[in-house]
Amino acid sequence: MALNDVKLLGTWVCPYVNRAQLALKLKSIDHEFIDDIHFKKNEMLLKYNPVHKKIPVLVHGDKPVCESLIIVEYVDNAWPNSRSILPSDAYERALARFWAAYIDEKWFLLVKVLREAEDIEERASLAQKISEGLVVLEEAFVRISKGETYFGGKSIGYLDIILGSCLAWLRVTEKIVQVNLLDQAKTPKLAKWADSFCSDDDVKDILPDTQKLLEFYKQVQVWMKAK
Ligand code: GTX
Repeated sequence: MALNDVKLLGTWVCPYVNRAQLALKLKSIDHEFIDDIHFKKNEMLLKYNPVHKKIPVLVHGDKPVCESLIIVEYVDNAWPNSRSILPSDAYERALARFWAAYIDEKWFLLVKVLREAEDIEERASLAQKISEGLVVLEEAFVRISKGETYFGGKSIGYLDIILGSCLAWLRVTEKIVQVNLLDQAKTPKLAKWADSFCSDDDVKDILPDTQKLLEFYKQVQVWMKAK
């Protein structure tokens, strides 16, 4: 196996996989995308990510890299000669990592819980917390972007990938629960950022279409009920 042989195991519906896809695409790294919707049974997953058994898994040569945040950083570091994803300044890098942890550990988890909640009051309370989180993220965006289009400045960077990859599922959740989460009136700058991110050509190739993802989600619900 060649050392520069790059494989990504994942599936198109997974936002964490989309992060790895985006990092590889932005850095123009040739790779094989192994898009397996039945990834839990994939031998590569069991071999290369025996600890968590989760996608994405990037395999570089014969070395596996797991966890989306780590994969994005690894891709940026392993191919230093193409454009940078993380900020070059140490403090800005620390800030980017701080907000990435906030997105994954505090905010995005709520979106999944909301999608699956059935109780009306629980839904309202979750939607409120998600909206409040978006206000916090808008404030972070204003500080970090310094008036530019992206968290990364003039071009897509680390936090754009991390938060942007959540947008397709955020929109699907808005449709399922029939609530406006990323609200133009409450968070105008973040709403504008989301529009810019989603209309970028590289992103358009990777971020799932909301309607297609919604159909997928509904199909999964039908399978689960039939089990
Ligand atoms: N922290 C990890 C990362 O950042 O890489 C999280 C990765 C993760 O949760 N991956 C999910 C997984 O492998 C797949 S993404 C889920 C999208 C499917 C939506 C279906 C409605 N999960 C396997 C598991 O939890 O066992």
